[in-house]
Amino acid sequence: FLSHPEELGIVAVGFSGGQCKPGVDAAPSALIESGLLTQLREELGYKLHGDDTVHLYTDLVPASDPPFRNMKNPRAVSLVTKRIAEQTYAHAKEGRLVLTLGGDHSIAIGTIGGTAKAIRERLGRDIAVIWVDAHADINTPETSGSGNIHGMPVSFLTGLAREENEEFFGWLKEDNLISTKKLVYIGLRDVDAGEKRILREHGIKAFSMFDIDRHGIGRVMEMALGHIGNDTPIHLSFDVDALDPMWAPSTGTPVRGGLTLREGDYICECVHETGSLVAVDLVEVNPSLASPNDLGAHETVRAGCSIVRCALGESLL
Ligand code: B3U
Ligand code: MN
Ligand code: MN
Repeated sequence: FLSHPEELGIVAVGFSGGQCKPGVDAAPSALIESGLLTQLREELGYKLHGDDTVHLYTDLVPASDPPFRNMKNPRAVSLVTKRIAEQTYAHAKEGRLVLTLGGDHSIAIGTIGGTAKAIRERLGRDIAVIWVDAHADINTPETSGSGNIHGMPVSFLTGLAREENEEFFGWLKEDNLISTKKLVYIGLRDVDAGEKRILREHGIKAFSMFDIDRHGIGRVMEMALGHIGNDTPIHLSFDVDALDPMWAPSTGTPVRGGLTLREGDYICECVHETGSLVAVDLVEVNPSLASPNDLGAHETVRAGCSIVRCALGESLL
């Protein structure tokens, strides 16, 4: 599905407005400083495209941004994700594999919105999304208890939440959306009651930690990829909180009982092996959420780098 499989479009997003804890905005710099892009270039042989800046989008964040339909920072998140969609769209339209380093998970409204549109225009195909996360992030503004938009991206991307007003995600058009049938979750263990109802009503495929314990990660990946079907372009959106806090403690909402780092890497290796990957997001690394003197932030950044390298083919012999 890529005209230039050896070319990577990099989008570094230092944005944290989809939730309330500062610090996720520092993740792209931390990942890059720990050597991620150099490894992708020198060890995996990718040619990197991008503007070599970590975007903070401060020019887009309005001075006053009161809640709308219960959403916090709605104008900022809408404007920033619209800009991100333009960035991922431009790379995907060129036939490059797109790598986005977040940022909180609200940014997936932009990353997936942009790739979905580009792949439709370039190949006439719908993308599938593999959402690896402790959370389902499928609240609508009305079901959300927190009002944090990082808990809502999937509802906007699937059209379950809609808003006409351009200022509040009305810029998302049919072209940017994905089907609930082409969405698969892996790693869920903290899903709100309203979200469970949405998953059930729409028959959305989800593999929770319970399923991983029951079947093992090998079988779960067979079933997940089987659901998507061969020969479908895949966007992988990886929330680092899918990993157990033992491997990734520095994240806004850690939930115990998660994936081992090896299971996380394996998910990415399987997705890479399909040859159908068109975009990857790594989100919710928050280097500031660690106690002083502990290695939590360093370990989380290292885990994030490993996840990205595995998705991009590091494990191939
Ligand atoms: N479901 C809750 C909690 C949450 C979602 N995503 C994260 N936390 N990281 C909510 O706020 O919607
Ligand atoms: Mn998430
Ligand atoms: Mn999460």
